[in-house]
Amino acid sequence: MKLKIVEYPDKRLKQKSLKVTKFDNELHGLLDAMNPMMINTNGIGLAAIQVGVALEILVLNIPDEEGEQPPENLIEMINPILSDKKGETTYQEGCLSVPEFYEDIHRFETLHVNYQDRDGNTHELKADGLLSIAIQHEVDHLNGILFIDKLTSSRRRKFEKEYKKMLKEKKSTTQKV
Ligand code: QAP
Ligand code: CO
Repeated sequence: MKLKIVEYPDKRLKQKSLKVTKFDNELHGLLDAMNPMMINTNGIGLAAIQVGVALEILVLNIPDEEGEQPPENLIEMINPILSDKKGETTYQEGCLSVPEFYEDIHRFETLHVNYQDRDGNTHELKADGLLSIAIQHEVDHLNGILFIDKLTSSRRRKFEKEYKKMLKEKKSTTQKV
């Protein structure tokens, strides 16, 4: 399966994802393609809508103390449901779908998540730290929400200006002669 990252301002990123009902080979193929895509693009989290699939699927691999992301640390979450969201934390977030832009975003500090794995088995997890932030960021994608949607209006305007400039520069440097 060949995947491509969907980048802002692509409208698909506003789409709400649907629950997964079939835990079949097609789902496994998608997950097997999303994992290397996330690692090879220096990501720590990726939602299916970021590769154009509007299903409640996300993958996470939070770097360890050495900054490594071994395959055994991979978490695949299908149909996640968040509860017990508590506390407050701020982190400079980025997103593979909003390349080269990072901003401080406020999130809950801890949460509880119920989810299914690739075979449909149910799991639950209490998360804090970067894992908790990443889960909230990725679950937002499933609801059509990007981290830039959480900026104040003045920050958002600054972002739109910078991003447009970046896109223009990118276009001019990739143009064929
Ligand atoms: C979401 O984000 C996240 O701009 C995952 O040029 C963010 O993996 C979870 C990335 C913050 C927790 C905290 C972004 C890679 C990766 C870029 C990512 C870029 C290359 C973002
Ligand atoms: Co993202």
